[in-house]
Amino acid sequence: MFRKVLIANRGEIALRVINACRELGVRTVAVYSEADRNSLHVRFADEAICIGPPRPTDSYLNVPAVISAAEIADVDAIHPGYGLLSENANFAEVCRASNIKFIGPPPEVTRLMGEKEKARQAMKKAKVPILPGSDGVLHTLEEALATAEQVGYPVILKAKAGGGGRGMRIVRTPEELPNLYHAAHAEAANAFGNGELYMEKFIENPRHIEFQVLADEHGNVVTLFERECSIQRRHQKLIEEAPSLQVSPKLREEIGRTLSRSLADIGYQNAGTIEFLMDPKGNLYFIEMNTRIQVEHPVTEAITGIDLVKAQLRIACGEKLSDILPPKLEIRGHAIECRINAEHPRKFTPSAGKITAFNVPGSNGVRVDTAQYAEGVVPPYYDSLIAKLIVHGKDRAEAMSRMERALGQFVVQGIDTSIPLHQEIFQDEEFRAGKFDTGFMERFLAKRNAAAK
Ligand code: MV4
Repeated sequence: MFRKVLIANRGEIALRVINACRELGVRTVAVYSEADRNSLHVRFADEAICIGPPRPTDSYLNVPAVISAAEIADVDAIHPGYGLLSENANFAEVCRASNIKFIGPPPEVTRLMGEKEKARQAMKKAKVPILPGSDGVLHTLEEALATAEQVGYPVILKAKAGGGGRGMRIVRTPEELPNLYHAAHAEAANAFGNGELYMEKFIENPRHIEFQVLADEHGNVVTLFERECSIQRRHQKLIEEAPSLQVSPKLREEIGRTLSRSLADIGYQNAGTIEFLMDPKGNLYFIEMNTRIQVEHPVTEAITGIDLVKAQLRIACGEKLSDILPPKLEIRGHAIECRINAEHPRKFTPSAGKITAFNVPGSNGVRVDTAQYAEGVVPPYYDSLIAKLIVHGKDRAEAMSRMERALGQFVVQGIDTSIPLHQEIFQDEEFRAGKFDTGFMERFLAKRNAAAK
């Protein structure tokens, strides 16, 4: 096992990685910005190094600053967490050149998956189902028009360098394609420094379902089932659960088998997530791959009993999956996660400031991942996620009941949080029935606004 690991992140995920390291007897090095001096990841790591001013580009995203800290502390490896540098292939390359193990896939694979159209073609080649669309990027408006004609409207334009919903345009008729094509191209060029677009058949209000995988460095891949992530607003997930009520054992097994084979072909390593859209008929289509540990990984941990972060560390040390995982993988019960954000529950405006009271729920089937505490401060510079509330029960009904109880006992004073929003969602009939798609939040908020008037 590694002797010492640097955690290139902050907040709850930095603490989560520190905890996994501690269980494996690995020394930890935190890095922090000037705004995070009093953060728990700094307090609970064995060592901590300040890497710059509050703005992420001046600290957590500053590659020379992070690498310098790693060299000064003399670490064997860096865990990037999620966001920040986690899917930056250049950073992984600098780690490699500095003889520091990057805990994640090789930079070549990260780069492939970051180019969304290349990822799509790689998955197609490996027999993972994809949506009808362009073969590679579109070169001209004429090519876009011809492809749309062939695929059938509506279609969606996506940026090759995009992902996560940025720079997309839904096109419903040939008349509106020229304007939307040029707008999407300009927006992508501006946002990502690359204006290249590709096209897919547009699925109206799809479900968003993703599969967790683990791959070792010896060519072995396992799929740890799926997560249902359709409860999102403006591409920010709010609630995730596992398993998905919409995925039958047969479909789960089929996709799992296909993914294991295709990711082995691609040379994938470490933890990863494959995002799918589900159409109203229940078919799954690959859209993107995330080459990092994800925010919502605890719901998979709950239903499988596997510590995914410890698995990441052991894989990065060269251990085999057969030595890390139990011989048989099974789904145990049902898990749900609520993302508790520091934001106004109706206006969704960010809420920074000092937390004056903080009570974390616990007891049967409840897990809270947070780096916040009473008297702690939520700085205005970063992501608004301040806690993840995860519940596990024998079935979805038990998980829901535990979530309602835990939300009621989660007290945060001094700042606004999304806790009241979650409590309302858990009262919603459509949510409770489990019959929702990515249009859920829009419908829910419209209903709520109508009721308030
Ligand atoms: C789609 C789609 C429908 N059809 N792709 C959103 C996040 C990003 N990872 C991909 N996303 C979508 N891709 C096809 N072919 C619907 C979404 C989508 C969405 C798109 C536009 C506006 C809001 C959305 C909300 C959820 C999902």
